[in-house]
Amino acid sequence: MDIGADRLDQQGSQRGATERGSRCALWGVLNVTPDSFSDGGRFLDHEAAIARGRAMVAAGADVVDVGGESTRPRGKDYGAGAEAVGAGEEADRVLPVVEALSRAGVAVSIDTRKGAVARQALAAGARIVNDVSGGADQELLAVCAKEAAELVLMHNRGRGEVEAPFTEYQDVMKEVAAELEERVARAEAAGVARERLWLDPGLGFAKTAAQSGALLARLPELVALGHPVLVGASRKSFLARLSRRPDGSLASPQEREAGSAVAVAVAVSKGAAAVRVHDVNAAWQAARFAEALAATEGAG
Ligand code: PMM
Repeated sequence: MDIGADRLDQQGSQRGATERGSRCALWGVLNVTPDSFSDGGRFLDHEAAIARGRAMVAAGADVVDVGGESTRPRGKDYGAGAEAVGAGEEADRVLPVVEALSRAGVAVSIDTRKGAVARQALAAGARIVNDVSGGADQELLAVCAKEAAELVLMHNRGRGEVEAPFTEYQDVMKEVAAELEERVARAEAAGVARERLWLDPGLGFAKTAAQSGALLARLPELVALGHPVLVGASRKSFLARLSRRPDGSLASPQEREAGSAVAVAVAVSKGAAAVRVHDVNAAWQAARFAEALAATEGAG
C-alpha cells in the first residue's frame, strides 16, 4: 500500500512537503545511525528504517527526514559528540531508505552536510536537503541549485560545540538571524533560488539551554526574514535543562516527550512552517491543537 501517496491525497490536491499550506508541516526524524542521541542504533537496519518511515507518514508526517550521520555536538549537554563518517558510508546507510520511501510516494528530506550524499539522495528521490552546517559545502549548494531542491539552512557554528567560544552571543536572536542571512546570500550566489531556502535556528547547536529557549521564544524575529522556518526541538537537552525535576536531575531523551510536544505547540503559535520531531503522534496532537486554538482567537 502506498501510504505516502494516500496521505498526500487525503490532504487534497497533492499538497507536498514543500508546498506551504496553512498547517505547520511535521517532519519525522529517521536517523539511520548507530549513535544519534535519542534513537541511535534503532533504525540501522534498512527494512526497520523503511517501516519506521511509513509508520511516521501514517501518523501524520508530511516529510520523513533521513539522516546517516549523527550530528550530536560536543559539550556538556551531549558529551564527546558524534563520530564523523565518510560520504561513502553515509550514502550506504541512507540511499536504500531514501529510495524505498520516495518510491512509495513519501516526501523525503536528506539530512546531510555533504554535497556527494545530497546529490545521490536527490537522484534517489529526495526532494529536500536539510543541512545542519548551513551550506558550508560549496558542492552541496551547487547540487541543490542544479536539482532545484529545497534547502534548509540551519544555524550552526563550528561543528555545533556547546561551549565557548561558540556559545558567545551579545544578542542570540539578532546574531543567529544575521549569520543565517549571510548563509542565504552564499546559497543564492551559488544559484539556489531564494524561494527554495528554509531557515532553522539550530536549537542545541552552539547554544546553551537558555539561548535555545530564547530563540524559540523569539522565533517571530526569524520568521520575519520571509523564509519558511523549520524548528527542531524534539528531545533536546535544553528541554530538560529548562525544566529540571524537583530533585534537580535531568530527564533522559526518551523522557522528554511532554517538553517536545510543548515546544511544537510554541513553535506553531510563533509561526514555524515545519517542526522536526521524533514522536509524530504527539507532535500531530500538539500542532493541530495549537492551530485550533489560534483559529478560535477573536471568534468570540
Ligand atoms: N537537529 C538534529 C539533526 N538535524 N536538522 C535541522 N534542520 N534542525 C535540527 O534542529 C536538527 C537537524 C539533531 O537531532 P537528532 O540527533 O535527534 O536527529
